[in-house]
Amino acid sequence: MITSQQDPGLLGDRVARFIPPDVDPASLPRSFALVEPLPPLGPVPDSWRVVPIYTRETRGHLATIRLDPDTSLYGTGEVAGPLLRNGFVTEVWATQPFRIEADGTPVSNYDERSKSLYQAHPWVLAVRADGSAFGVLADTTYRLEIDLREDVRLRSAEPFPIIVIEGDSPQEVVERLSTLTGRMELPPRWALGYQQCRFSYYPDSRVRELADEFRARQIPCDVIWVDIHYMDEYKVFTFDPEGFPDPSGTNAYLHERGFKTVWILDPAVKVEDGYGVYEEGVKGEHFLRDASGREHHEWTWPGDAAFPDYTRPETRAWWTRLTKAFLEHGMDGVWVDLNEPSPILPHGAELPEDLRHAGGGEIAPGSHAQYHNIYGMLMSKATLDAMREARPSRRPFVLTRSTYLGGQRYAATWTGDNVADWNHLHWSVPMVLNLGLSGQPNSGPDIGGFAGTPTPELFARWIGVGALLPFCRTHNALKGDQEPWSFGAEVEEIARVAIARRYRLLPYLYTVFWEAAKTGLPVARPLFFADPADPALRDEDHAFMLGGDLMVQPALEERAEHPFPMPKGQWRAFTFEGQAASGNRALPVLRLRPGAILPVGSGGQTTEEAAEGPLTLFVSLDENGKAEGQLYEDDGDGFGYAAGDYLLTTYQAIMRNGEVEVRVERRHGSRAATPRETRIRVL
Ligand code: NBV
Repeated sequence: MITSQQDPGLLGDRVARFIPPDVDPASLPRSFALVEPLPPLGPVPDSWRVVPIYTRETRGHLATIRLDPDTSLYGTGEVAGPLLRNGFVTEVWATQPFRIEADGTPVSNYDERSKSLYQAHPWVLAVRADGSAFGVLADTTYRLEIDLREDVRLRSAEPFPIIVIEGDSPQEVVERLSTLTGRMELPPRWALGYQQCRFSYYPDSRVRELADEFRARQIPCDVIWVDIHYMDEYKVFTFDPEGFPDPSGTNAYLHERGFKTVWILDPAVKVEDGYGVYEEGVKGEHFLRDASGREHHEWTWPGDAAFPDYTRPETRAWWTRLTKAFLEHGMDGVWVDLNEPSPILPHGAELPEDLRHAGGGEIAPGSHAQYHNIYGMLMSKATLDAMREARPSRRPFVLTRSTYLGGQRYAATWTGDNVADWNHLHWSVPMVLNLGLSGQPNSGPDIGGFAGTPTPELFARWIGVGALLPFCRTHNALKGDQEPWSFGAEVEEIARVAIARRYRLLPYLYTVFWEAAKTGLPVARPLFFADPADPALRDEDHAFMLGGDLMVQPALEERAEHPFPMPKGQWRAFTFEGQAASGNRALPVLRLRPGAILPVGSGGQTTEEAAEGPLTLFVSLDENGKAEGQLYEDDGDGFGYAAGDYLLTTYQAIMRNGEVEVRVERRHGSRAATPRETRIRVL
């Protein structure tokens, strides 16, 4: 057995890198996870606890990280199944999962046996019995097996460095991970609102009707999404002349009613003479080629198609230019899909691993085996660049299906093609939590399930919890309606209240997003963050924390009552006044951390409205009769905040002679406080 050589070691405060002993560090490919290459600062101290053991196997390289008893494992990115990952074997390989239905129909969806999903995160977070933690980052883009059945075993055909991050708590490790792999940029405030999507609203008149219906029914909504049917025969960067003849007009109509719009783009470009995008792509040598130099084609939505080689700087610039022109129609955000990348036929197909990526600039030429896992991340980056260039004074918003560790630098994400069943409702929570523990704070499921049609009860529960997850979008596939009002009056009222809760919580939620952008901490956090040394919280994945102060206890089981474990102290439950539906099982129980002050707004039909109006501070005193909370406010868009145009208010409450006194303890930032009524509610 050989222990690892240090390369030559320490990369920063409690961060060390190891490489296999027989490998020349200079021969290793550059990192795509790290924001920038990290020069080693010195040798790893002798006291360093976690040292990977590298061995050679016939299949390649194995690294073993021994675990102390009672170590809990998390992370591994986008995985279905429980939050706690001990015992699982997964594969870091961006995959569009398929399943064959009983009648032989292949459908794109997944379950807990799926070894890999759309995203690639070579990252494991380990929490020791005492609540201290460490993280293991396998710094490779090649296919990697993560075997958590006994210890942590990582296998890959190619040699890979390992970065180990130590911390006194899991929070510290996740924060440190974000200093290495980057943080989400603060999204525009509208991206925190409720979003409605379907594959697809068609034609454009249907999109306008949908927007009107939200306003008529007084269901808060910020964003309407436009899926692939707007394209002319699914050709990217085109518009269907019959269904979507006037995309600028459609966007303008929605904007006038207070909505933002996000439109989809796919990477595959249809092979067709006379189709400008394809012809330009051929001329610019933008498409992937096989080993013999021939342009490679696969069957996708528009038919036979070629795939942009985003490792080429010229190709990224070309994609950015096309996307910029597309944005001239007034879209507020871009959704990039199928970028694992996924051909459609035969089902489950992938691009051959021996395709050649040309690279350029900082990216060396290489095979698809090397670059498959970062295809979606490079596409997200090129798309984000377009948004930045098109409107430099507005915050960009990109949603991607595939990405890689560090992908939060470029895009938010969702959990792909889930299914309208009870298991997927449950997995919505641990999937978002493990993504958060893997560096991505902004994710969410397709509320109600993408495939299949939920029962009214299932939809109600899903929107109840989905309204409290970071990215909040209902989406469904071709069949069945899935609007908040599609399941009858009773469910419509639950959906209205669930979404209204999110809009009332907006001042807090926006503060949590700001904190996530600044520190790398997740928006939705596992309950064990409340007390990492408490073994009873380690596998809880029904209840979770929104930020550091709010506990969410959703009812995710169809019938059974879930026994919720509770962290120490008195976590007081509360409801919002005037909400008749409170107490319904579909609306998660909300509890405030003892010692917290929660800023709650007055709600509204849009996030812009919800950021104004009277503020209520919900106060939950701790055992010493004290509480503290923060509120972050800014323009909601643009970058003024970076130059000081924001206001961060810290509130403190103290119990004195039987009375609770609440005051502004300090303020930061140059923005003037919004003149508005502030009420206090002591729980
Ligand atoms: O663009 C259509 C769909 C989209 O609605 C879904 O969210 C993606 O995950 N897309 C996949 C392409 C094919 C779906 C069967």
